[in-house]
Amino acid sequence: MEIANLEAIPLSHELPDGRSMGSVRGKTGTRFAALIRAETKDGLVGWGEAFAPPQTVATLVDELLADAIVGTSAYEVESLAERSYTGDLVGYHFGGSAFVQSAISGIDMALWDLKGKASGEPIHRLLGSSGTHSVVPYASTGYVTEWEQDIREPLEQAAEEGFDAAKIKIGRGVEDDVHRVAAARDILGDDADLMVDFNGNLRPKQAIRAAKELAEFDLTWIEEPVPPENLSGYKRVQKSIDVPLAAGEAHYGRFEFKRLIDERAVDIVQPNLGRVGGLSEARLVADMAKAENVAIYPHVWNSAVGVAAALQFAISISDYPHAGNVREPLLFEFDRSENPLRHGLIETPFDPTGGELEIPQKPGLGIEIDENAVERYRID
Ligand code: SMN
Ligand code: MG
Repeated sequence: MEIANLEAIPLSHELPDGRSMGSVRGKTGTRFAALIRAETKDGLVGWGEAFAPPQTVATLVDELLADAIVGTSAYEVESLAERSYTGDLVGYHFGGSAFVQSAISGIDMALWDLKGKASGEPIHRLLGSSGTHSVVPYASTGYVTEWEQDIREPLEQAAEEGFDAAKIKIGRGVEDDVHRVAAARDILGDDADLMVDFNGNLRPKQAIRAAKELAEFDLTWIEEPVPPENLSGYKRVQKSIDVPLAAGEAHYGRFEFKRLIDERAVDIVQPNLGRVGGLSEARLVADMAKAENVAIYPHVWNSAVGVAAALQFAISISDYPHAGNVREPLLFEFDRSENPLRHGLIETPFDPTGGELEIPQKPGLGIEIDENAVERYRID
């Protein structure tokens, strides 16, 4: 399983009519993906995705990482994150940077895809899952939009598509927060799992006040109420509210997650597989989280490759500490905004409608990449 070639492939798709969408902390008119393609000497191909600007990832892979990876075995994947910290991959002073960790995440995914394909097993089985789990897809929707979309529109679509869980973006002031959450609860009904996402836009006391104003809506979790770097803020909010606190999409690697977990700053960690360090590091984070009885729900805002990796990871997470019929739904984020890189790159697109999401059981990531489609969106 010697790696003969390692390539980063930057993809991009411009939203039509100059539209842009996102969160209170920023909107984008471009959907992008930084794919990683690893090929062994025997011609086996593995795919991964880095959650970072695609041309930056391509530069890092082309100029720094490929030389260190080509010629090694795909079975040596699990040391990549450690090698980035020790300086063996990109130099001691740079290993911990977010873009390096994202590039390594994509490479890690591709090498796990190769391991799965070589063994004939889906990655979740290699990670040790019972394979009995299912996931409950939640509509990640209600984005902040440049065209000031009425919040009811995407939520009515999610309800029509059969989602019984959704996450919406808030954080533009308590009055607007309440308006958006009330609409979501009204449309989805009282039994739906409803989550809100501030994208780190508040101070601790603003977050505490907002949580109290939203208490009547029975939220499943509050996501990133304060900036990711504000650990003391997370601890402050955590002490003052009852709703579970979630964070992780803007964190990377074992050391940042260890601080969140050890300080009991959150109830839920949300590693993004394209940033945390890939499947190897996500598994380590999951083990740390379980040791402190913290839940793990991956953040998923990626192309089909990142979705596939997050799905394999999510399925590998046990029900601990729950047993018997006490089970939390394994809530799996499914972005509902327009993104052909999420459904146009693979032979069989994921279909999260109807409240179910089929788990790919083919070897590796379990997806078939349409390389012609990849070429269509390629920007290098
Ligand atoms: C999010 C991610 C990416 C863009 C906008 C909003 C949000 C999420 O933080 O969790 O999906
Ligand atoms: Mg979020």
